[in-house]
Amino acid sequence: MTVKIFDTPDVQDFLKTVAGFDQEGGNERAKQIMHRLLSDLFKLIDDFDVTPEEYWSAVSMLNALGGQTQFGLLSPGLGFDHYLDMRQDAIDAEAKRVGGTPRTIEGPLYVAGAPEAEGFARMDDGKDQDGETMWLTGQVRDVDGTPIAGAKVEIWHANSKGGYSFFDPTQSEYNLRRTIITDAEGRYTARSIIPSGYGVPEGAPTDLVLKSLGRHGERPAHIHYFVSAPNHLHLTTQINLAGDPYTYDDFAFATREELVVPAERIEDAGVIAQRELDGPFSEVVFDIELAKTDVAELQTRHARPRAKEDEQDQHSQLAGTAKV
Ligand code: MBD
Ligand code: FE
Repeated sequence: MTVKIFDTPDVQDFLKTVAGFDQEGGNERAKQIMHRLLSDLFKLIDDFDVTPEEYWSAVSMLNALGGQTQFGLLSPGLGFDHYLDMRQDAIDAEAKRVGGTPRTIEGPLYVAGAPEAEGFARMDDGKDQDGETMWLTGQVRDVDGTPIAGAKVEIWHANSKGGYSFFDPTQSEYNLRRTIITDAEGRYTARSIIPSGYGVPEGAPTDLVLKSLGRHGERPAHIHYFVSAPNHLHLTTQINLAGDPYTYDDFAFATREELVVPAERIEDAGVIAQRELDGPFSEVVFDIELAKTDVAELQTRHARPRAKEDEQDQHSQLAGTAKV
């Protein structure tokens, strides 16, 4: 087919009307962005000769994704989350905010309000029989190497089946989610269980989109962090455990070389006793460096609808309904 109508005055005028350019009300940025988005999509339809069948199956897929609150899951799969990180890295570099542990994506499974502890917390409820005991520890420092006491370290991760409490109703409230305040030496320590990797639910709309690209929806075993301290840049990051088949093949593109951490198996009876554990365990050490900033907005996590973040906010409530 050779029909190309995108560049005609009729279509160009139509796009301006659709985007509300001739209307007084509305939001100027919304109009500009919608105009560009629709223009790009209309052009795509022209260029690829998209058929009505293809168009309506795409609409149906969007309805299915939205109906199961899965855009927050597809988003990292299509690279948007990592792309935003790449942009933020470039913005930081331009502002000469350099150094520190690299950021990587938050993902859709954070839940606000986890229990807070000083220095040490046990994160698991002891009910996951398949979970290998994990001793997770590290020191928070500034870029000069000075330990930061009183830093806030929020940690969340999956259980031995790859499920996250709250989204997985079989787990207890805030299981595998804690906030730990670093001690006088800037250290945090958690007793937990080694997480398994996560897989996008089989047959879910996100899975269908990924399969249409010949891709899988697997993530390696990983542990999420928010780290913050006064006068330092808020850090959103994750560690990926070394040796997982998906460590370097993450569907969410979150892996960064500096964030791949080994889990060391410890069987020494003396160390087991000293940690008050009941058998061999795996130790994961992750030290964190925070860059400095005086800018208040950069010291806290950016706004985003998050489960339990704001009970008054409908978007936050919806974020908690994701079928993941
Ligand atoms: C996860 O656990 C996750 O971290 C991301 C980014 C997407 C899906 C599940
Ligand atoms: Fe995750």
